Amino acid sequence: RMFTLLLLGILIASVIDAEAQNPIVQTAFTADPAPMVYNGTVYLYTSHDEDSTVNNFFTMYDWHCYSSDDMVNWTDHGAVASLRNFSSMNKANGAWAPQCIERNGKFYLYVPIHGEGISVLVSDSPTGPFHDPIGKRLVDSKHIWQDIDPTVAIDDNGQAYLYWGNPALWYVKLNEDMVSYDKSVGDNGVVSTEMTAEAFGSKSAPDGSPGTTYTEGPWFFKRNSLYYLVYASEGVPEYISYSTAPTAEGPWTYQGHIMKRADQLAFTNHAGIIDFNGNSYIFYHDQSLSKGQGFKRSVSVEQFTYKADGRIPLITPTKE
Ligand code: FUB
Repeated sequence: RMFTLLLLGILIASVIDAEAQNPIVQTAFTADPAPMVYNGTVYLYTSHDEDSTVNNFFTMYDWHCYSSDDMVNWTDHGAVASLRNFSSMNKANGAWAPQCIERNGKFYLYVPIHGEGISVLVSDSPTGPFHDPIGKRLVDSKHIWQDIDPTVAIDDNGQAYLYWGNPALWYVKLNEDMVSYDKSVGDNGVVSTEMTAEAFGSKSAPDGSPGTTYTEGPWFFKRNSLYYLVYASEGVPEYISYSTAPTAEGPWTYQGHIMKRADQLAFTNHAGIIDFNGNSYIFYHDQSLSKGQGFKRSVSVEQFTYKADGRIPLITPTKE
């Protein structure tokens, strides 16, 4: 009988542990989650909000990584890359939303440095050390300020795409080396996505001019035969919405909201979605740990189930 009670106790404790996981990281302020499944492990890359902000704005110097084999227990790998990895940009504090992907045994970490454009770091291990393989920014564009929030995926035919942007959306077709791209398409390689209401939903600007709901923070992936762009929408406070397409290059069709505004959310939100061990998860950030400070965010996660036709349900952020 003692043994049964003990077993019951362990069972209850593990259920509580599994549910009491938001925010995932309680020892630092983390944002812009970018999960990567590699070799049976989830590697969660995040940006990092400093405890002390400069000019009451995003103050971010490095990118952190956490890993888990069970989506309950997380190992903290600390800051795996920082602005110091870029010799020419070490004075900035704009280490914004990253994403990492593996190709041929190397790990490519795409990062925006706000006001400096989009760059890439490479490592032989998912947890670093990372180094700058090209010594300059990756994306050579005419709209540096808007070049934030890179998201990357490799299509079935081996073609890798890097999407990014606020409030427009661009992509480049990465070459197989993952650190250069095809300059023969678009504007010297940079392709503009057509921002129509059919593609990204419609919202009027304060001056009455038409606009789409797309704001920033795209998360690009393919699942079954459908391509997905999940993104922050509606301006601020941000919702999470998504669009789907039959190919990696569109045409996109707006599908609606995934996460609406909720009390514990920050004025920004930023999603990363994976399938892991037969379950689907959406990572996002909130301001629950800092008790309402939008420049000190925390990464949280919810499990969800796709509908039979591939649609993503409306997901409610949980506080615990
Ligand atoms: O973390 C800085 C910025 O806030 C990101 O680039 C946006 O996606 C928003 O989350």
